[in-house]
Amino acid sequence: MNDIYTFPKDFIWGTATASYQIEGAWNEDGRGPSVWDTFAHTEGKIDDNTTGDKTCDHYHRFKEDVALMKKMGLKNYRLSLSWSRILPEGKGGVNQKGLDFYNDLIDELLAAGITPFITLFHWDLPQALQDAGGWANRETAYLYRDYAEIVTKALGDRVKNWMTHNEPWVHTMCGHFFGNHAPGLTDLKKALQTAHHMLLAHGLAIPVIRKNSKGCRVGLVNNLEWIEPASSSERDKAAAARHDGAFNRWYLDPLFFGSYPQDMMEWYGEDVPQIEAGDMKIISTPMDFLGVNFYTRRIMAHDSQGNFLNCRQVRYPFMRKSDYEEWENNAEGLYRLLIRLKEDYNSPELMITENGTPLQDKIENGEVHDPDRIDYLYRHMGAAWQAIADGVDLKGYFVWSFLDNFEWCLGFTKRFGLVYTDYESGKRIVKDSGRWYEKVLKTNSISL
Ligand code: IFM
Repeated sequence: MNDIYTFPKDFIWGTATASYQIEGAWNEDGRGPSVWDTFAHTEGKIDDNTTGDKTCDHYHRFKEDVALMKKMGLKNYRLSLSWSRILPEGKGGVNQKGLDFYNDLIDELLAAGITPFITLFHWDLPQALQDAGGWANRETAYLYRDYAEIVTKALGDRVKNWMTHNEPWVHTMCGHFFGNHAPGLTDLKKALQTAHHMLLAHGLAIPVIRKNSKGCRVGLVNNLEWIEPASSSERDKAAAARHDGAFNRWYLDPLFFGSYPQDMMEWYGEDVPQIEAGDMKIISTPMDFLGVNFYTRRIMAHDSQGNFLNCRQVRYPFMRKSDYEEWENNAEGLYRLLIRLKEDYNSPELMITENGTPLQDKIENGEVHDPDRIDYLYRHMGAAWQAIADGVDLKGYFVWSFLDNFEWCLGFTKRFGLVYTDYESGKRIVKDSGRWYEKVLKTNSISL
């Protein structure tokens, strides 16, 4: 018989989504365009030539979606807000209809007994702000604080869990250096300045959120990886340390230590961001928790012909066929990462705010069988369980995602959901993994 692993009594189980990926209604009820509308509407930017114009149509189907969450026994839901739905120009006049959408959604969730966890920024910067220089413009950090003020004043009476940003690494590096995400820039200096202003915005918003949402808990969500050198050679070890510096530490050290990692400051040289006096103190304002989005481990080798870090990712031959491109199903990596956060960052309170895997799900006789997803989730939840047993202050776990949705530059080619979305009809079908998760929620434990 399989072992059963039971979680602490108050463990927070949930699922997550993001505004641009599920809402649709891109130009309805006064919503202004975001950088993602512009990017997705540009020929050749999205693998399958799709956009988030309609996607899951959650804007119109939110009641049905909340009812489904309730039926599945979900008690916590992480969502993000579209800044340009609330402030079409990113600043200035509020679009009341946009704010009302979120008011209604929050009320619907609460009535269903589901606690909302809100991310203020999940990459969809209002296009009007991008036109004024975007995050590379310091002013955007202060406009973000104003946006946080408006939102938390309106929703802070009912929402008590806030996340300032989702995955600043992705928005800064994919959006401003690799260019495969909106706004599609390829400038390292701008990317690092963007990261700095996003972190500054985070610090500026914390007191605002706390003022308007009494008794709330606020954190920032980073995508973090467990990183290993491809061999024990000094060169591979140094390559892995650089990748760790650029990917993990650049977004952790400022929050916890009030400084950027020195080795990376040296590596980036002239590209380091401009930092004004007092910035690092604001950025390191203590938060209540750190959100961890974990998908994979990464194995790095030295390669002077490789990327900007002189690194190359090594794909191990024993990775499974179903592993998503370079994303290996490696739950031990999650365990090690959680222990590392405890050891290196002074035991912060943690929440796994995303974890999941994309598969080529198919409907068979009205059902979706996704055993590989159940296997992935079981192993990663197991890693979370073990980390708690070993003293990590881990308070919750959110599956990415509640339902299949628009996967950014990959369009609709990847399905991550516990619930299958038929994009033509809008129909939702709970996958086997969704039913398995229902059991996890009911029993507060995992087993296969
Ligand atoms: O879909 C994304 C999400 O928006 C942010 N974290 C990773 C997910 C899967 O790629």
